[in-house]
Amino acid sequence: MTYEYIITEVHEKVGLIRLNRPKALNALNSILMGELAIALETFDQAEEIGAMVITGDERAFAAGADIKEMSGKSSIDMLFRDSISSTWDRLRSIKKPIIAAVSGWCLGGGSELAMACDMIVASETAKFGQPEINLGILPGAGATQRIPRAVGKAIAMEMILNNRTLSAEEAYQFSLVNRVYPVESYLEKAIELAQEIAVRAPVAIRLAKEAINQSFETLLSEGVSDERRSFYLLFSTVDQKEGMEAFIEKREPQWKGK
Ligand code: DAK
Repeated sequence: MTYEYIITEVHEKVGLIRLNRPKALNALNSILMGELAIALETFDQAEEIGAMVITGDERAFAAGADIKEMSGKSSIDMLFRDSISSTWDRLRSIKKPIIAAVSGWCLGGGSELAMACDMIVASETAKFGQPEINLGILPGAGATQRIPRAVGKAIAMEMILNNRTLSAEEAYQFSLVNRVYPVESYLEKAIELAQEIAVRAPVAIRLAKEAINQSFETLLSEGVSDERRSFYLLFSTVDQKEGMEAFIEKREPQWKGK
């Protein structure tokens, strides 16, 4: 399939999606977001893909939702007619791991998109911020919830109320990102990390991602019970038998995804 504002590639079991609106610093308009959701869902369904990477370019991961597209909208437009909102909900239902490979500007909805991924690999030039307050709005795709959970209330308040931008190094210190690399290698490193994850036992990976994400949504006791159920469920898979037999026989496991 050909897209207008994204490019998709496959790198040995990893589906790579490049946001491709460079003149607008990859601002997330409704067409781009719709294409992103389709590409993620397609990779999520593809058996040969084990993980995904979303990236922008060196100058910008994404400078936020498209302000020009949003500026004239009413509350009712945003609530009932805004296709972007439903697209964001689709991103949350992707089962395979997604890594954001971030360089340059990562602002507003761009930062929210990166945080909605499962891990973030950043270049040394990455800049994370929530400048919505400058537009007379607040974040609309999860930053008020995800930033405090990731970096704590103090920094979250500064970022969201006073447009504090975090450098890549600060984002790493505050545990917002997993790894920081020079701009020349951050994408390659993100793909390598995704490839390491992509060859692991698929059913266990899927249930583990679900369990970790659930930890943000639920009581500890419920989360632990659900984790236990998923743990038991994995004992009905071919891969659990294979993984444990391979350990005992001192060989590499051959995963079947069953
Ligand atoms: N939207 C539209 N165009 C953008 C843009 C954006 N967010 N960011 C940059 N551009 C465009 C600029 O207008 C400019 O276009 P031309 O004038 O050349 O046509 C081009 O990209 C290059 O930008 P600059 O000339 O401004 O480049 P600079 O290097 O001088 O500045 C900058 C870079 C990143 C500091 C600056 O562009 C900037 O401040 N951009 C806006 C950042 C921002 O405010 N982002 C937050 C947007 S609000 C929701 C989901 C998500 C959201 C809301 C709801 N729901 C599910 C309900 C998200 C909201 C947001 O993200």
